[in-house]
Amino acid sequence: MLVLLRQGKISKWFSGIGQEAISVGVTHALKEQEYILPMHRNLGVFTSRNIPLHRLFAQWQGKQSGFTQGRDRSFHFGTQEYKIVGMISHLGPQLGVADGIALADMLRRKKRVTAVFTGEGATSEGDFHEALNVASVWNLPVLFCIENNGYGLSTPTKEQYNCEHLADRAKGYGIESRIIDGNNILEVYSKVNELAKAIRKRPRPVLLEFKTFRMRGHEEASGTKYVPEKLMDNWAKKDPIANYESFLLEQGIIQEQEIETLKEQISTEINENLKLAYNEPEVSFDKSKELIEVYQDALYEHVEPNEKINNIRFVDAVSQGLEQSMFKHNELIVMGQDVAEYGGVFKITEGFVSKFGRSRVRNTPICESAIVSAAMGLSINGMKAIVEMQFADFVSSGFNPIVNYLAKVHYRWGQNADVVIRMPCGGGVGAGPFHSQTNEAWFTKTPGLKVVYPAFPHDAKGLLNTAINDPNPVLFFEHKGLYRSVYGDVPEDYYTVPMGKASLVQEGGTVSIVTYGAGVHWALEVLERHPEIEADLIDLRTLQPLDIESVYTSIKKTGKMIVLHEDTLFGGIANDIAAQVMEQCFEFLDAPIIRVGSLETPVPFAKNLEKEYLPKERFESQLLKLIAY
Ligand SMILES: Cc1ncc(C[n+]2csc(CCOP(=O)(O)OP(=O)(O)O)c2C)c(N)n1
Ligand SMILES: [Mg+2]
Repeated sequence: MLVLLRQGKISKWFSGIGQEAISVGVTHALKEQEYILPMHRNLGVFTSRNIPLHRLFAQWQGKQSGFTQGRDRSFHFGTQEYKIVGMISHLGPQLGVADGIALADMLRRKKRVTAVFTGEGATSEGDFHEALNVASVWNLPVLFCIENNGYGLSTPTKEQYNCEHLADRAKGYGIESRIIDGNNILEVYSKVNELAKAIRKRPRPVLLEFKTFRMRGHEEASGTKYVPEKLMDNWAKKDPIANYESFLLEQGIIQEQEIETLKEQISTEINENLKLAYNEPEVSFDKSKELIEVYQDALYEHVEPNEKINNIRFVDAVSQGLEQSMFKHNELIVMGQDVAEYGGVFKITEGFVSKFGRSRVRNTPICESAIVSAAMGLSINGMKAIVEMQFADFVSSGFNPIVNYLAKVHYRWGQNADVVIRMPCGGGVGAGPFHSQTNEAWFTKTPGLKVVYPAFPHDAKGLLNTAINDPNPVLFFEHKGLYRSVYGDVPEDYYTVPMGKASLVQEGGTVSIVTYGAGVHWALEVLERHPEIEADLIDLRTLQPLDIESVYTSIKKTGKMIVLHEDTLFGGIANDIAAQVMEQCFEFLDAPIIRVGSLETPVPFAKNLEKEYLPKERFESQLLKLIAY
């Protein structure tokens, strides 16, 4: 690998030289069907699972027969075929994903262990703490394997953490731990093997700290100048491969000649496989394929609403949809803070525990990042997950796995993230900067996510059902100002509403009002006060996919458009809609496009401030101005 790298024949490479015993030992102690989640130095996991070398070379050369079709580099891939789930660069989320995989095994009563790796540097990330804590509280069968190799890039351990052994932290999480000589393959294998057997019998998390050393630079280009030579020399004596070889020779288990033969065989295997990868052409670009494969195919199954209708609140419609989906999908798990007996702060899941049990309706510790990652893990292991953010504002604490893991995983290696994140959002409720935001634009920007934002009970229920059926990650926004103020006719039984289709709430020829969420209700109020205005009122309902065609159709009829949203304007979705209409319908416009949104400030608390912050009143004057243009 080092030679190939110097010749520029493979891309970025993180060497595991000096640490091989850990990857190899752990992988051999696990069964083939048990998931392993390696990091960037764990080549030994991939080779121990017998992945053909030409596929690995193709991966590192960005070729088609690698694991990401040239879309991601180095060890950033997973493969269900080999039950290996590769990392994302951010390191920490791996640990929470392992929790989710293990949770699925536990819920299905499969006696399995999941092993996840981390460097000692990444144990400083919040994800490490969150994942261990969740695993402990839920008693998940996870082996957390820390490879303590002395450095995180150039940072030595004493600048990374301030305790003697990282294994000691286990006590604080209420779990067991072991310190293992990571340079001794026999010790690694026998201890992990024994633990894996014990965990299969009695599921529980265990923290392992493998003491080892990184014998090369962080990656090859960065060198090892900052590592004291003496340290290198001392660890060189403990080289796991050289020592194991001497041991086998001393014990008479292997002869010099056999070693030579083995090396030749391996050399030939490497060269033959390299040739296969080299002979493969560069990946070709097919725009529509690239775009399509950001998402998993979602076959929409339309279920017609039945005739029995009840007039219910928005909040009841969401709750009903969720409950019926729980009955429909046996392997759908709801996770969130206080969602069990308490029913969630908005009472959406009230009564769910008695219907579905605590294993499917799970209270979580306050750790959004690990829970979103765990939802990813459930999906990898074939289950479906709903995560309730207590308030949409708190999604920032789970932002990383959403935008970097869930959003990108299908494009990268074809794995879907069957996760719906419910987002009680929105202002007008006097709740201040941290309980009022409507942060859909944080997500509409990220390819790979779907974003739904209903305005009426009927749509909320039908779209939630569709979002849950959809195998892709969906951010489902529920305006909490609408929860108990908006009523609507809602079919009693299960039904679906398609994503990516706007609804024409009111029809008229003078102006197009384009909006969603609370904006729809503000527009309706204004139109009620001005019966003389003949407006097309378009409720977008979903923002990704966005039904821009319905907007074009309306503009072509009215020639005037005003876009209204509760979000602040700069970087908001109104801009994209305005820009697309400009590009596609310029000749049809009879007036400049008007955008109305909230002031460019955080959401203020006091009533008078919030009233001026929100665009509700400005909307009326802007609409009248546009009509008079
Ligand atoms: C969130 C995040 N911060 C920083 C980095 C850059 N980075 C990549 S690997 C690394 C060092 C990791 O050290 P450690 O966890 O000890 O693993 P090792 O490389 O030693 O195996 C750093 C700083 C990153 N990838 N992600
Ligand atoms: Mg390290």
